[in-house]
Amino acid sequence: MCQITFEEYTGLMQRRDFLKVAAGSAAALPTLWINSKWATAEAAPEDSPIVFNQLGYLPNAPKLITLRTPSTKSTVRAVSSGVIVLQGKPDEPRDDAASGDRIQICDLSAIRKPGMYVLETDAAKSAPFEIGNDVYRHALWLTMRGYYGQRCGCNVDLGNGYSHHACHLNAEFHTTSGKSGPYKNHGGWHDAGDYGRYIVNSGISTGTLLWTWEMLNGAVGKLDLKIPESGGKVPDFLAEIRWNLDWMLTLQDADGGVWHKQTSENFCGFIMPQDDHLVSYVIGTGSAPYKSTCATADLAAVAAIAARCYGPYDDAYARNCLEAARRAYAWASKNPNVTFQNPESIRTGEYGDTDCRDEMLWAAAELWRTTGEEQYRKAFETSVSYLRTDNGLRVKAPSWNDLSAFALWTYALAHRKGASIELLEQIRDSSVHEAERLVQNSRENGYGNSLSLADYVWGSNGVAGNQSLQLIVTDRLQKNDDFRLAAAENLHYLIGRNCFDLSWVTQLGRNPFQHPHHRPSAADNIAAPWPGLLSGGPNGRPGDRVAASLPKRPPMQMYKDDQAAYSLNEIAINWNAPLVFLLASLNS
Ligand code: 9MR
Ligand code: 9MR
Ligand code: ZN
Repeated sequence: MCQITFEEYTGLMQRRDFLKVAAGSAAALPTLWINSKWATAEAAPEDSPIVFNQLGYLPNAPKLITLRTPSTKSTVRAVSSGVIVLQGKPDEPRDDAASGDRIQICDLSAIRKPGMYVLETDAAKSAPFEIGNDVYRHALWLTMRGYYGQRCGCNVDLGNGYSHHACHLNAEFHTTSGKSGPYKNHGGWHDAGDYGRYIVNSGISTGTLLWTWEMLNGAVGKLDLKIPESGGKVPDFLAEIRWNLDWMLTLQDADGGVWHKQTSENFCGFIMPQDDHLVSYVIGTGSAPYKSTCATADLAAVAAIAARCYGPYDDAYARNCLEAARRAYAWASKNPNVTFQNPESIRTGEYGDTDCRDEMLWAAAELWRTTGEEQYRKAFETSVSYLRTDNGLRVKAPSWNDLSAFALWTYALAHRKGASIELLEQIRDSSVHEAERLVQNSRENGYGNSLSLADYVWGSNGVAGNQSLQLIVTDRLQKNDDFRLAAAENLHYLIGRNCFDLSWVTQLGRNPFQHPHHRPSAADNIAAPWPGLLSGGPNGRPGDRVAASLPKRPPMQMYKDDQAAYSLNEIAINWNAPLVFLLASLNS
């Protein structure tokens, strides 16, 4: 029996609305819908009780599908011939703590032949799913191209009407920055659904993407992103990242310190970026030395990575990045405890991080990896002690306020002479221990994600992405197929194998979410949201009015596809980045 919850019902209604609007104007239809293998003129997608990755599966990969209504049998047919290719029994029903759902799992891994299939159970028939070698190729392109859509300070045109004019060119130093007057800078990515640009969040996002370039180059090296720089001497993937990096560099003061952010004093309304005429302020801490330690160390780390990545294409730029990284690191070493809090008059995102030891550690490690200089190695080896616990080192998936894992991994992945063998072993062993815990989580979860109950925070989908990154990096430290397979399970969760049968990436899959907290998507008069953007996802602690009005349920259920629900359904550059990394890994 298929019970439908209130949320599922409203979700359905919202999608029907969207189809109605879309039907009236061809331009409003996302290409994926027009070309979709599933779209039929009459049928709106419905929440199915049989959930799986809506993009499908690689031929040799595990294919675990979750049933949300009980069944005693499972039958898989090839769509084209109707021939039965697999017949079996789902696992015993079990209660899933994260969702509160009673679920069963069907293991369809035995099917390896590329093609389209459907699964039939006692009560339901699934939507078609694909097995193929290219099932994640478009997703990688779309999610990386999402950054072009987030660009500030230039004309943006993604096609299909998703465009805006140059925005936020009207910059000034805020009194809190220690300077005053106009400032001629532009660039960067809008952080999220708002138009702010924040160094701290840019740090992890840009760093993750540069790591993708270095570690998974085979998948991203030749991506044709169709951006203004396409065809130039710098590969598209690096050219897109440079748009943000260049802006980050403009927030570095002459003394090497980096201001925390550039935003208006208050959030603007739900308008297009070029219609936001609030002054874009360079904002500081409000008192000397005005720049913040976390922001400065983040820039040092990212610019040090950039020096490695851009060298082969633009030597002068790479050297400039390294110089900026050195100056930033020197400033942060002299000012190790300047934390940021929103000054009185400022109400935009805070990214207030009270502990900058991890950013400093990351900067030292990346600078050592780039230069091989003793001063940076020693700084790393001395400072790393704060991560020691009774059972080794603390290794936690990276987040905007904790970059310590990046620091540890870059020290290990540098493969440089002079590294402490003992430390390398500790990094490997502690990482493996933590990855094993994530694999265990993934096996226990009814929908296969690696999240613990406490991980359903603001941006939990980003946490899942970062745990995948963690699993993939750990596999590099000590090969283990289980790590990479658990990483892929998080993708399946994000693209449909969840209690909403929803793809949490705009315009991706059969049933993508429709109402991100994203100003351009709300203001552009196009029904479907801007493409390639990952929703923050379920959040056990309500952080907005919509979230607060939801009935209290297990944490995976604490989600609503509602534009006003910024603590559940905003998009953000730091959440897309590990998804790009994961997709690059799956396309390698
Ligand atoms: O749009 C803002 C979003 O980017 C932030 O994540 C969120 C929390 O800081 O705030 C959003 O802005 C809201 C503001 O905080 C309160 N008034 C309504 C704004 C838009 O919904
Ligand atoms: O991602 C941030 C999350 O970890 C915090 O809990 C939340 C509230 O402080 O802020 C999130 O970041 C938002 C930022 O402050 C403003 N731009 C939108 C970001 C995503 O919601
Ligand atoms: Zn802008």
